[in-house]
Amino acid sequence: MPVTQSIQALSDELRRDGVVALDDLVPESVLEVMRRGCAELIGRTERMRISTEEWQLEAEGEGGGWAARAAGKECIPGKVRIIGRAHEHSADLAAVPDLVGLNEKLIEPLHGLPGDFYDCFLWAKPSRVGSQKPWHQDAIFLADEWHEKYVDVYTIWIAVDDAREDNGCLRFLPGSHRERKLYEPDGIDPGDIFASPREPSLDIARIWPGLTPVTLPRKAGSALLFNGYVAHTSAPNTTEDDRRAVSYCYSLPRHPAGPESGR
Ligand SMILES: O=C(O)CCC(=O)C(=O)O
Repeated sequence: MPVTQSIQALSDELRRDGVVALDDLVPESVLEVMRRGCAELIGRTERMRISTEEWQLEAEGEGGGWAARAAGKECIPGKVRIIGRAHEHSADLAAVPDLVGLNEKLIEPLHGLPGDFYDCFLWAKPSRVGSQKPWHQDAIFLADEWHEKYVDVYTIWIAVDDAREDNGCLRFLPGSHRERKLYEPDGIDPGDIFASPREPSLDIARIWPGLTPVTLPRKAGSALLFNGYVAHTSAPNTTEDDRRAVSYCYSLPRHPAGPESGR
């Protein structure tokens, strides 16, 4: 795992911005495993028409896949928007954390304690119809009981294809995590990460005036690590190229000694 910055430098950056870029996190051999896992899962949706709780497809029309899922309407077979708990469906994707040492080499050194694996998502963002992911904070989706045991969540989002501005790479609002305050977009159902009838967006200019968004393109195999409080989004994919990515999320246990500052 050729992360060139020291853990101290990463930790400082994470504390300041809420997100850090990790170049070439995944070697070509592991990227191959990820490509195979993604292709296999996406291939399983070729005959699927209706999204389920964990397998969400894109759809034509207003609101795209989110609206179609909520209304039980037909989606576009093979055009996956997101698959939750992807590690339970793909041995290839499940193998990646150990192959790369995500917890031992990143989460634990950054947090000071090992993380508890939380979930793995395949964000497929398919060519032409891949929809946007509006501004949000991931921690909004965590249950109250979760907050009793954990202080934050770190997501390691790994690009499986080159993620560029035109095919919907991620965009962040550095610094939006600092007050550790969560904002619920109007109309969202925090209990259902996949089924909101329309997908609302945070009004970042109003909530965090003075902060400047940054766009973070990533080459395949490179990654972003971010906390659960930093606001982020991604644009639609209107190109002919798929933009697949897989994220691994870890819950960060509270330290036994004293209050947490969060990063
Ligand atoms: O990959 C995307 O387009 C969105 C990812 C995201 O919002 C997340 O990992 O929380």
